[in-house]
Amino acid sequence: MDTIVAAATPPGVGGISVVRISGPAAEAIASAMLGSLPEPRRATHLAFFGARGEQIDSGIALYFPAPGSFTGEPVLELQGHGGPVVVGLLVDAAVALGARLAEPGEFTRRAFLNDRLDLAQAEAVADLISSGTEQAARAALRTLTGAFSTEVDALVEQLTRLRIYVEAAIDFPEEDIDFLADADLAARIETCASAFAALMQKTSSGRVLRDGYRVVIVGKPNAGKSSLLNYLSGEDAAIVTELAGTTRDILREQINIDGLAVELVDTAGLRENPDRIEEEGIRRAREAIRSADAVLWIQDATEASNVEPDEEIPRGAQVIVVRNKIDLTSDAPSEPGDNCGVVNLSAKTGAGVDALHARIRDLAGYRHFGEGAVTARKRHVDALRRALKHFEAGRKALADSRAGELFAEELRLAQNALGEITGTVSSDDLLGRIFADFCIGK
Ligand SMILES: Nc1nc2c(ncn2[C@@H]2O[C@H](COP(=O)(O)OP(=O)(O)OP(=O)(O)O)[C@@H](O)[C@H]2O)c(=O)[nH]1
Ligand SMILES: [Mg+2]
Repeated sequence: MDTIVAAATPPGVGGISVVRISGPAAEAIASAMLGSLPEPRRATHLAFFGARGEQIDSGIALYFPAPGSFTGEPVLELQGHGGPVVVGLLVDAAVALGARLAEPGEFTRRAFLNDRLDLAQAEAVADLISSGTEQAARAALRTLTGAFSTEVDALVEQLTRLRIYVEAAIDFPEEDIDFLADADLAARIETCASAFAALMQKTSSGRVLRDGYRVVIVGKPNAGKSSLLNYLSGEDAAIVTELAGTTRDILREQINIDGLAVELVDTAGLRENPDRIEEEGIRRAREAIRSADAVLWIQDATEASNVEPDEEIPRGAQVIVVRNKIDLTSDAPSEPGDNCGVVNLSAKTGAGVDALHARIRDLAGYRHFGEGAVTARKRHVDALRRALKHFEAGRKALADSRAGELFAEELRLAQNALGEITGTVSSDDLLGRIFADFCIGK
């Protein structure tokens, strides 16, 4: 392992800048740059020297011997005067003494590789830094301190116990009792299934808390999609006319529904035989649908027949059917808490919009955003889905054909998928992708 160096504070002028050095040469570099090795973990005021012995700055030096540092390696932190030239000279000195410039996220990557953090925690470091709301920051901190990983590990543990139980039943077929038809086994499977459901709920909400919730507005031309975007965002963002085919491009607006960050996406109306420009708009609309967390399927309540949401909407995306323009009909506006699949509203008067807000909040898992919320990433949701698929497949094999071996194997695959979340199972490729998004110096 080589030794890395980077400024830990942002570029520019400030009160203090921190330069961090991590790796086996940190001790030697500390001795060379400071004249002596400072007492471990004790802030010491010292002169900072360059590679040729010239003084560069003076400030606070902190030395952390391995393994009790952020990276798990020997780490030297130099807190000098906050100017880009000073920082540059300190970094150059460390490089001249054998360190190399760190890549983005490399300190955190080393912390992961040295078991100081698991992968979900390492990701939370970046999520905490980039969190856009107070709620997201609090949730990221919970993930960073292990609240999310603990739950993932608990599910892995349950699956392990279940698998051991099933394997024991397979290995001792001469026992009189048929373990695989046992009520105790059924209860254990049920417990795992509800643990899966709870974790899925938590992870999905955590993903929304981190990334926001993307709501794509779709429907036939003239149904009032752009009018609804304008009403919900409180701005005159989209052009609205009585002509069908007004919107041709994708339009995005960020709104906030009681602290839930929502990205609203307005699209071109879907119809047959559009002109060339509209055709491209419709292609973009379909693309937007594929990345939606929820699709608002807008219908015109004044029309006798309306198109139902079709198979273009991917499975997994939630659909809210909205009947718009009820100010022109005798329909009553929907109320929050109305328990039907369709929201009646008017993008003109705003009647029924509260009910739409409530539906969006529900679908986004808003009620899980409070105490105990954690942040999660799409990668985690995907891994959890795969794990659940294996669990369900195994469960089916057991129910359909008493295939205990198959069940055990699917449980093992489910555990592997869950292991990807915390990084017990990981590849260089995955780590490369995750840490590339970090800033340099973290
Ligand atoms: N009375 C009434 N008129 C509405 C309402 N919503 C939209 N309209 C009108 O319906 C027409 C079409 O509205 P748009 O918002 O442009 O519809 P759109 O779905 O974006 O249409 P395209 O962009 O062409 O696909 C405009 O004349 C709007 O003023 C509503 O709730 N009530
Ligand atoms: Mg429009």
